[in-house]
Amino acid sequence: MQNVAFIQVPRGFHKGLEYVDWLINHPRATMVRDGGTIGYGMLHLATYISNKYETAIFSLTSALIENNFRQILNDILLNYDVYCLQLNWMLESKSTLRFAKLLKATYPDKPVIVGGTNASIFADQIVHYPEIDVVIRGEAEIPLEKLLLAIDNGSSLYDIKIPGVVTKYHDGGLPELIDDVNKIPIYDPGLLKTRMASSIPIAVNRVRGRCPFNCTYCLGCKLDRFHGRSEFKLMDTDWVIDQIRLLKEHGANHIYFQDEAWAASNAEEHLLEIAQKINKSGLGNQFELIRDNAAPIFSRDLLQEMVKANYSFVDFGCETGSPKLLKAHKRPYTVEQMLKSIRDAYECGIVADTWWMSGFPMETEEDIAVTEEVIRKTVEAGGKPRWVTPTVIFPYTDCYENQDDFEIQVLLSSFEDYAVYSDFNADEILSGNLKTYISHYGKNLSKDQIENNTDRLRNQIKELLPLAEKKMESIRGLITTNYPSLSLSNVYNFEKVSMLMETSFF
Ligand code: B12
Ligand code: SF4
Repeated sequence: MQNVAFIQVPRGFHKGLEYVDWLINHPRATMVRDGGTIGYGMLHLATYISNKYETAIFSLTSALIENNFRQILNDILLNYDVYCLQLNWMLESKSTLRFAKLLKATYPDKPVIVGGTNASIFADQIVHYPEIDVVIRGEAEIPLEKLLLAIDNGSSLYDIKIPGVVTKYHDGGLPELIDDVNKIPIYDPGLLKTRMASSIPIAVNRVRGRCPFNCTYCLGCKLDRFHGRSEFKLMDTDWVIDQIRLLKEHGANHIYFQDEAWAASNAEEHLLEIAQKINKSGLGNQFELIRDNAAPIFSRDLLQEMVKANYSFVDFGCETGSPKLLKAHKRPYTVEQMLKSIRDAYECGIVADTWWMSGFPMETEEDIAVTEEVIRKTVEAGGKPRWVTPTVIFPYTDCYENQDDFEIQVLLSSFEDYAVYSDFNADEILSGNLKTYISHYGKNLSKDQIENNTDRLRNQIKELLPLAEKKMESIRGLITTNYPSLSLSNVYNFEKVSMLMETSFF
């Protein structure tokens, strides 16, 4: 019977602890971008395993912030027999490998397992690093359970053949899945051995599987290929409420829904029911902030119900204002729907944060000009623009697999190529070292142009911030009445948005 440690390694760890410290404490840092985050995938996985094994979750980012990194490291090294490292985002690639090396150098015989989305995409490459013993591809509950049992029974890695488990000797392909998603346990923050107020998990996941839409640049609709689940399955609303309750018991003050539940065919009624249950149970008033996200297609009825339940923000992934690009990349809404949803949110008193992208395959100057105009219209409708992210094209996506059709050439292909994002930090933007992080170029879309397009949209947002602020001021009464506990800096964080427009790239 083994003790199992689940570990999140801070970005930049491969450059040394002092560097990580600098990264986290940098005035422009955000926990998510520059520190790292524990994915709720790993939180669910650890909880699933915890009924059979002594299990703990460690955020090494929290350990650094709390100044007890050495102590936590000793705890991990001395008290755990199996190390499960999160490699969910490509930003974690180099740091996770570096930490794996440290573990292997200390205890060569203890198994080092990695998993998560990025690990799943590149499982066959990652498994050949000497510091990694096993990669789990896709949803990991059943594969990990079977793997631990096999190790318990004395099987050698050479003999292990389990679906989803990739070793140096055998590729188990796609994982076996827990068919009924309601049997996946809600995650238990009590398993976290590193705690600080800001690290209390706040994200709630309501869905598993391949998104039913087909956006050409997205991995969410290709999950069946490298993750396992082709059917898109929502958890019951009671499951969601239980998760929220447990988070509250552990001191969470915010709730973020960060998934594609809105994309389900019955999303309207499901999300309405969640909001109603949050409202009825009185849970809504116990949180300072509840935030949901969607493509900009929420109905007014749903938004009204969300207000009653004390939701204060909706993140709208608008991405582009160009009807041509929306269509070419199969986004499931029109500019008119986008503007209507934002206006509805504003009138209901929910803050609509809008998120944008640049560098879409086939993007032209004209698309950027149209998008600038649409961003202005969203602000006039009451939206609050937040971010412009340059598109990164990943393997498995339509854009990647049909580069000629999309008139692009993708410059990255291997795990190592994408690991370049591990080195990225805010200061590189100021030094102008950005081109390394652009994943593709097109017939009429050079790397310079992608950079210019990003800057143009960001400048447009910066120019519009005073107007956005004014719009927010005019619903200040509505917002403070609806959300008495919400600190206004959460609503009017314009200074930070403005700074991010100058200094953030990815
Ligand atoms: C929710 C989400 C977020 C949330 C995460 C909140 C949280 N606390 O988890 C937020 C908004 C913070 C986020 C941020 C980012 N995200 Co994101 N995110 C997602 C999203 C939509 C869902 C992931 C999810 O939670 N699924 C449900 C859970 C239960 O499943 P899961 O995470 O896959 O976990 C299972 C397995 O992967 C595995 N597993 C997971 N962890 C581990 C660990 C071990 C040890 C093992 C063995 C197995 C294992 O087992 C889990 C249970 O079955 C995905 C798209 C998608 N549909 O997958 C993108 C996605 C993962 N994100 C992506 C990106 C690019 C980002 C950002 C870089 C965006 C940006 N420009 O800033 C940042 C990076 C954050 C960081 N810290 O580095 C990409 C990843 C691409 C890549 N190759 O790295 C994706 C695929 C979206 C896309 N572009 O197509 N994201
Ligand atoms: S709707 Fe979102 S998650 Fe679904 S395919 Fe499009 S970008 Fe991906």
